[in-house]
Amino acid sequence: MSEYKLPKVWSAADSNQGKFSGINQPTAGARFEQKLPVGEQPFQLYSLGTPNGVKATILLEELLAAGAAEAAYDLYQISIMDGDQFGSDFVKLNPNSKIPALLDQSGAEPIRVFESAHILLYLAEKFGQFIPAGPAERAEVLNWLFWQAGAAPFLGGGFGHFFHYAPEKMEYPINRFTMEVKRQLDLLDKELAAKPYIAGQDYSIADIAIWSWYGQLAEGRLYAGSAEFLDTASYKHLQAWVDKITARPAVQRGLKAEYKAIK
Ligand SMILES: N[C@@H](CCC(=O)N[C@@H](CS)C(=O)NCC(=O)O)C(=O)O
Repeated sequence: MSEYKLPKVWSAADSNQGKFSGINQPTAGARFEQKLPVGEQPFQLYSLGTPNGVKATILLEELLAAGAAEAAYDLYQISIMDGDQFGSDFVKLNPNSKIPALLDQSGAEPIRVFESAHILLYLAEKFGQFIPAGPAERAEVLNWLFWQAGAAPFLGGGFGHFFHYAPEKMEYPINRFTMEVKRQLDLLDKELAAKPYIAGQDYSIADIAIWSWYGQLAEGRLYAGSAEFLDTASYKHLQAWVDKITARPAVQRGLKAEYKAIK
């Protein structure tokens, strides 16, 4: 590992951001003017096929498959490596400059929705599907939905970053985040030993959120070599749940959804 001497005050100009040098800056807000197209469908989704992005397309496809024709959507590609998330119209939709961002134009006033877990909750509540009505069952879905929002950054931003993206392989952060991700996989495996879906008897937005990260990881779709490195196949109950969700036609459609260009 190359030696790093901690400066008294950190400076962005002296920091190596590796693959993300072109987009990472220490400030928030729009960096340039960029109009986004707005289509005719009730929902406008500005996104990309990443684990956070596919949560929204999977749920919209599930809603359409369940007969909710009003869940129709236009899907636009925000190319994050080109910095589209810092364009002025996107920042109006999500000041945090991360995909996915949703615009609901089905009502009197357009409503913006950001954070992928919130998009799932917003749509599930709006259509009364994939979230149970009973308070105990609903609380359990929210427990796991919020668990995912807190846990996945350890998988993506921690493990995935140091295992796959960092310019050099560093033992300490890889050990640190592998330990945590293995603990998370064991937690999911133990939970799924006793029930068919993560929040109980029924498929819900909690399954969609968790499958998008941990399911795709177990399928070997995230970070080349990571499923073997983490020995995901040894988590048998998790693997059976992953296979069941992967087999859903709406999940497959959500993964293959076609993005329109924004420019
Ligand atoms: N907590 C957010 C995380 C979203 C997120 O990190 N999105 C990534 C792609 S998966 C992104 O837009 N990255 C662009 C950037 O960091 O500049 C959510 O769940 O929606």
